[in-house]
Amino acid sequence: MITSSSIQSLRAGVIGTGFIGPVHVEALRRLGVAVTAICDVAELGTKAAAKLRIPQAFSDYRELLACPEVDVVHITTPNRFHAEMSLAALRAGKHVICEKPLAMNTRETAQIVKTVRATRKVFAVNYNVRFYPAVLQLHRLVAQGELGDIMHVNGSYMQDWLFKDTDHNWRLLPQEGGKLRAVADIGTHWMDAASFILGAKITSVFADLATWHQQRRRPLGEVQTFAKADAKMKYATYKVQTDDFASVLLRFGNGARGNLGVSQVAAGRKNCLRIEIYGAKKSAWWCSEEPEWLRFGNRDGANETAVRATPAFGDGAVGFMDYPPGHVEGFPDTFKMNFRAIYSAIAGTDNGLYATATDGHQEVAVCEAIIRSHQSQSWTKV
Ligand code: SOE
Repeated sequence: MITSSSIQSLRAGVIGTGFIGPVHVEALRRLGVAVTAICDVAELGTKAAAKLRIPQAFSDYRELLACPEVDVVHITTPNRFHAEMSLAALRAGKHVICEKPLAMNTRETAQIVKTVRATRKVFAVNYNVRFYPAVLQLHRLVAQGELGDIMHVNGSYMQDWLFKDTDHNWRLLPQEGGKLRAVADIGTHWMDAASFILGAKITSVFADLATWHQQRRRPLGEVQTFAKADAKMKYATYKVQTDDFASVLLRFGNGARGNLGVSQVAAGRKNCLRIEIYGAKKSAWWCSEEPEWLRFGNRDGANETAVRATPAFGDGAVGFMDYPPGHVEGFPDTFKMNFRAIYSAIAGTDNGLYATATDGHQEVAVCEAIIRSHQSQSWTKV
């Protein structure tokens, strides 16, 4: 039995201080895990340490890896650093939680999988969407056969923070984030969640990718994820090589079919993941913008709405919810619950719910198949 005190004896170090690094720090502290070190280039690490009250700051990640007060390393940097840092952290004897996508290509992700096996450390990829209580419950319902055999899955992940041609971030640059952008950044959250719920991998894809802003204007200087444009900014124009939008048809290993829409230029959709599971007995629908409600669709009887943490919702998320119904658990809570699962695994009890290096490798393999499919305009095996 894992107690809070067994995970609270573990100490975390975070590499990367952009949008998501501080989200990790906050979630860890809500679990009572001490964040002992932080790292970022130049003075960014020291600044973040002062702001977040973290005792040690480094500008070179290797110093953080050498730090004996760090047991678990969180990698929250741009994607191009994920493989190098993951491998170095494992070799330094640390457990690792790496942001998604796991790395730039499957050559890198395969090496990470191999090194995880050799070092026998806990390695997780931060597919936090799995830890919305409704997603955990859908996973449970499908495993128990409550929806019947799954015929098809439908959904989307829509955002608007890159809607304008002046919206900029490192994710737009293939050398920083990889060849795919919207699909890798948010589409893989949906695909990981769908595979997790179905208990089946994506085996082939048919994809259509599009870039609405063929050219964007890049503010001179670095821009934080989700930051608003500033009227005084100066811009440089550049050609965009990554996807704003994608439609993907999917086939899963259990025979289910799927279709997914992804966009980062969808005005008004701030961070909206929608998934609908159609089974032979009944359907279930969920949307991250209304995280407390799970809907069920019936052919004959009335449709149902189950509120989180009530008996109608079911107990698939027990242990990964802390608040009573009506006290909304959302995005920041998914980090807390994912880390609860991962730190429990480090402390000796693995419930098999979090995304492993193998799951991260699979998502990058799906991304590569999506690129090949878009280029050949044909069904492509993962
Ligand atoms: C930006 O698109 C982003 O921060 C993603 O990188 C996260 O994974 C997602 O959870 C929210 O949006």
